Amino acid sequence: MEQVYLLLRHREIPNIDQYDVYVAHGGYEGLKAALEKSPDEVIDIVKQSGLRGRGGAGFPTGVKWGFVPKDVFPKYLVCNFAEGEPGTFKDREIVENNPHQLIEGIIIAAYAIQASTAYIYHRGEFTYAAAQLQKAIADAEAHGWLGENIQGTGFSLKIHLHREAGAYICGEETAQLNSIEGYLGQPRLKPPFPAVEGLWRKPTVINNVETLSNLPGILRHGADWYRQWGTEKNPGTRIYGVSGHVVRPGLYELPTNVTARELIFEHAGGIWKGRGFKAFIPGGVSAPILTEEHLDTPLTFDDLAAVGSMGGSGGVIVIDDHTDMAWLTYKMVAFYRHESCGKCSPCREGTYWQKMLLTRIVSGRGTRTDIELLKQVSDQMTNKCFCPLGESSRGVVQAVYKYFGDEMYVHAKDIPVLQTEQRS
Ligand code: L3W
Repeated sequence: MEQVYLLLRHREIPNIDQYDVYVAHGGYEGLKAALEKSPDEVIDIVKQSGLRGRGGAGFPTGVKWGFVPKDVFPKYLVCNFAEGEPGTFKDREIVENNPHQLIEGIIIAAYAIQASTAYIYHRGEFTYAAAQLQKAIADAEAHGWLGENIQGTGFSLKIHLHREAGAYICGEETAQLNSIEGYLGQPRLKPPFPAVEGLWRKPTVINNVETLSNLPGILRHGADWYRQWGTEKNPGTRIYGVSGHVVRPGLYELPTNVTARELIFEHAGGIWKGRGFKAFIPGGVSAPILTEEHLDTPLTFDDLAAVGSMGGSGGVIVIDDHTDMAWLTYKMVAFYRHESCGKCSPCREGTYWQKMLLTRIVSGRGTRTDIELLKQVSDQMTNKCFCPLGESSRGVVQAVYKYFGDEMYVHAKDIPVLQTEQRS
């Protein structure tokens, strides 16, 4: 499959980050088309397009918008730009190089749900992206696409840039809402879902950067146009990020149903240093690891779910045959341990134990009991964590045990089980 630049248009059109260049290439045409329709008609087009959320869960965007109650005001739109999933770096490229595409998408979404305030929840470290967005917002305001009574339609919208401080948990939608409200970034119980009760307990839609960036094209060209790529249930393109042990790491925009084999071996040039392939993580580090037998799996949300993993953020991490799986597991778990917000004990304590045991295992001090206990702790966390962070930490460990369990035992110090009770 060839790359298709629906979202990465800046690779073909120089300076599309500038307002005039963006407009010369069809910019704000999608919004214009949206404003000529009723909000419900816009929601219907997005439903028909089959667009699914690109932040991780793949939830149908138009369906999510449809949950917003019509008679409660104010309503809010939040653009999730807290990009922090290891192996994920797509939203940053979109925003830095084509900020108007996102701004246009935000205005379309806000119009569809009739939100008069939007927040871009922005990863704080992305300084250049923030400058690009500020400039794009100012240009859009100056040309009447933002502010009061947009293009004489009576619809008004203000976009606020909310720069955060780099906590991974604030990418989880309800923790993000708490953070915007000024509280500690910890998740809230769902339901109620944010679409019904979100910011300040008012209806709030949270969509990822890549999701929103698809809207200008869909509104400009129509749902059928968008459906020419991908599959019936997973239409369109995705920006797949390839990192790890490949010859050409980077971002590749491809129809959603490209296979892992094609992405890794054709687009990304195969395994580096002439080494062999061992495994891949298909959707950001939170997606359970897969192996050679899954290389011909299309990378859609549904195909990956069918093999026990997930599409997640589209960040594909490739692992070569020189990699020690216990070390890899340690690196992943250390991340979750560091980022656990501490709200619920299964995650707070579970990730502590996972990391502590893996530290012993990879440093050569682990026993067979430690290796078994790591599996037990992870199993005990299952379906008990408050949000996907803890569930991901146990999921990545369980997947390593499923496919590479024997390898963990290579690290075991061969000492009698009883002595392990005397842990320091
Ligand atoms: C109203 C209902 N709304 C569901 C909404 C819900 C949310 C969306 C999906 O996790 C995954 C996670 C990370 N009424 C609803 C409803 N909704 N039922 O639909 O909800 P959910 O709960 O399935 O997923 P989630 O909690 O949003 C997202 C994974 O993504 N992830 C993270 C990626 C990070 C990036 C990045 O850094 N750029 O994308 C990676 O894999 O682990 O599993 O809006 O409210 N009945």
